[in-house]
Amino acid sequence: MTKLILFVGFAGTAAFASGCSGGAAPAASRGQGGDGGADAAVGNLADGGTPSQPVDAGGTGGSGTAGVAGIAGIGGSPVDAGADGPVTGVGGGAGMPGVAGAGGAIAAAGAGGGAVGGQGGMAGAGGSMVVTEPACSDMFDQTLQAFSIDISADDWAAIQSEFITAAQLPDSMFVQYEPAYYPVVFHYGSETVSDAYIRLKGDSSWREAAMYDGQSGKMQLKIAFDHVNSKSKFHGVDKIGLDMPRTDPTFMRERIANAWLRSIGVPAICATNATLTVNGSLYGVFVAEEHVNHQFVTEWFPDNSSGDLFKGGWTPETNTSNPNWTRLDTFWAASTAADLSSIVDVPNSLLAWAAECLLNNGDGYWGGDHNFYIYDQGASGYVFFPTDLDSSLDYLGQFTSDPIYWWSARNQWLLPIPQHYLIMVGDPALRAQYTQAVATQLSRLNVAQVQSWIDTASAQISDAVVADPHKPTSFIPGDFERAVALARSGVQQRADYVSGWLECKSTQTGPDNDGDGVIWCNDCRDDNPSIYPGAPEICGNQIDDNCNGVVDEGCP
Ligand SMILES: [Ca+2]
Ligand SMILES: [Ca+2]
Ligand SMILES: [Ca+2]
Repeated sequence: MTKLILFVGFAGTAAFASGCSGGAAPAASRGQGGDGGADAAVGNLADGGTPSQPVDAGGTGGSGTAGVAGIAGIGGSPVDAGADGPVTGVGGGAGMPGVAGAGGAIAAAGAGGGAVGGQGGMAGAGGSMVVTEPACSDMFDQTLQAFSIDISADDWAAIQSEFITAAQLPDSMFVQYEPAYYPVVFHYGSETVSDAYIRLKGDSSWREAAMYDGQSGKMQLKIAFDHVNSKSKFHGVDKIGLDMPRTDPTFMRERIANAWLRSIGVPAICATNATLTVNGSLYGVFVAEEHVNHQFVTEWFPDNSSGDLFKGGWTPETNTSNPNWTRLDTFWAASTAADLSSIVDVPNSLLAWAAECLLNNGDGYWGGDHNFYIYDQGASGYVFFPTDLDSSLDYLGQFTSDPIYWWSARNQWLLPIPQHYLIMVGDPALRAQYTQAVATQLSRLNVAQVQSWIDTASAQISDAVVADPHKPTSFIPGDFERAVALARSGVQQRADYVSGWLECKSTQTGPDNDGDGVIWCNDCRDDNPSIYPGAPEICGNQIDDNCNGVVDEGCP
């Protein structure tokens, strides 16, 4: 159930796209290269501008990558990219700030564009992210991997018993529970590891499988190559997670979501599908996952790999014996925008949340509250990044969660909205910056490419899914195909919805469906005229009347 989150370095440049091409804004940085890039809205314009050359924008900025082309500006008639905007054009909306890497200073104005030129962006404050995604072990190559283990009959009986009995522990004991390790012989192709171990893994997904499917429920496992010798690795890997909650009928959410995050520079694990064979019999289909450890941190933060990594914001995963608790206290004490900026890498964290928004994640810091990591980069602060994305893509089956008020589309949502996210929700400047981050990540979402990944994975695993003896007991023929089709179409639906939302945000025009004077993209509930930003908070009704993310605040 835990999942991750993430971020990037950043120094944006905003450009105004006008009548024609979106202005291209350069950005400089080291680490995560900056995507400068104007991003205006709508209009019937043709091309966005072309990416500019990286510039050295001061600071310690190095060679940022070229800016992302701006989206077409508003108004005007179609013209060739790069040409001046038509005189009759309405002028472009303000572009969204681009993203640059660490150390970027004020970026230069966007070049090109129409009548209105580019505008300088925000100063960089990012971390030292890598420019390109790190390589993955070949054990995570994007095929259906085949892992097999030999385990003694006694140990196999023991782990299956543990699967049921531990799942029945009270909550307070389950969260503290340390699964047992069992020795196995691991086979991969013609190779053998004779001193591997397995243990159970999972949180709510473990308990759900045991509760609903009993002994036929699918155990999720860790395969450890480093249990005997902490330095041992196999194909560069210390541990492999085998993840497959019964709530993912596509069998691939983690694989696809992580692949996209990695491709856009959000720290994320290597993942692919794999079958597990136990003592010669197919056990099931999983997503095989990289273990988040110091190696992962080193790959994603190569210039700053000694910081504290906390899972869920509390559990130290690096420097486990001596993390900086004082700084963590400061992180959790943050309640204002100024607090946030002083301890959090806001630009990169907003980019991580925005990426989750596009992935339709139902269980991260965006879209939930607990599946995330924070990594302390030092001066530039903690950066969020997501984990455990198996509640993304087709999860919940609807794609119209408001990018800011994500809980708007969920009935009776009562869990607290995460603290640092709430600071953004309540601060106009941060909301605008986050909106810009959403636009940036949308510009990085190649729908056809992600759909092609889904098609590829589906073809690779469909036979194995049919043969899988540990599918949920409720699974019926066609569930897999329907879920995959929904995930596939959902990538487009989500992009379309967010695109429309950004257009509404940019133009500040759109329907006000409940007639409360607040257009849909500004309203957390556009189906209820008594709920809107700025509405009186009515005490005791268990409703967030004023759209600040808090129910009945300030009430006796
Ligand atoms: Ca409204
Ligand atoms: Ca409220
Ligand atoms: Ca209320």
